[in-house]
Amino acid sequence: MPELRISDEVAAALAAGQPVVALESTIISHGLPRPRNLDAAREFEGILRERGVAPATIAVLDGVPHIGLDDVGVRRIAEEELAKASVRDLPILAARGGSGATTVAATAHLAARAGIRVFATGGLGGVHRGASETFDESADIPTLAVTPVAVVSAGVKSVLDIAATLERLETLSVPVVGYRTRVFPAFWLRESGHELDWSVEGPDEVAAIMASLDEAGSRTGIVVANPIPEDQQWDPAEHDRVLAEAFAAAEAAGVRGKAVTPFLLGYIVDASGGRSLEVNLDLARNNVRVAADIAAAWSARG
Ligand code: PSU
Ligand code: MN
Repeated sequence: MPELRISDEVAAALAAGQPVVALESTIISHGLPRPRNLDAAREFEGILRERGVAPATIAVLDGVPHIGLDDVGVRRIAEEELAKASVRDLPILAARGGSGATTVAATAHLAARAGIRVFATGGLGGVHRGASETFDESADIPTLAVTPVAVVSAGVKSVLDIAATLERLETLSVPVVGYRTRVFPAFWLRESGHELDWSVEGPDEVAAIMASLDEAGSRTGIVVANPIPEDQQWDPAEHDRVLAEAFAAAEAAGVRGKAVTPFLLGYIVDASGGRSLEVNLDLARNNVRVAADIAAAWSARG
């Protein structure tokens, strides 16, 4: 079995030094409801192609990591019940010919192996609330310390412990830059209240930081934190109310451990009357556009 299957479109772009952006499949399989997820997967790819950027949606299909999917592959990640695959699941899926939707960690890892340096997602995984007891921290965070990919996200969801997530990125020496902001975003909201040390004004600056990391022989990624525009964000008062309700409902239902996040997210989509989903789609589109610009700037450096 081939180690990686790179689509013709992505392989041609990589060979010619043309821009490529990686896209994850967990957001499609597990982060967005059907049937909107299929439209979203196609739309994200379309935003890239319109800008002359090759889309590399990444997933493991029948044991083979695919870098760039055809229409059948895109349908599979949207419609099949795929396992959520992080980096540690990749060898197991390969060995047994299984399929999985890749998380930020697994997508970044596979993108880097294929030579892709820019990746767009919605939100990163991070440190969960209560992690001092549970040790629940996404593999997204340590993976970015050893994976040379610039990841454009709208920060992390406010159901996580944002302060602790930023501390872990600091400990692991992963550069975090705000995209035209000095405040780390909170996914549905433009601002989390956490100040950042650095902001960048445009894609060329991100490409320059990527080049500096390479020159230094570093293998770390970069977190590019791209807040949703103010007029597209979820109303902060409504956000705070629904989140408080969601945490109370989880407590009342006795939900614990791994089940907490899916419970909260499901509750939030329902209790917001779909508003949180619209914001989720808007912020993801914004991230894809910014990633396209960064990939173009990176490819222009030759
Ligand atoms: N955050 C979101 N939507 C998502 C995810 C995170 O707002 O769909 C997904 C991403 O694929 C991320 C993963 O990499 O969840 C993190 O999961 P875990 O905490 O289990 O590592
Ligand atoms: Mn976890």
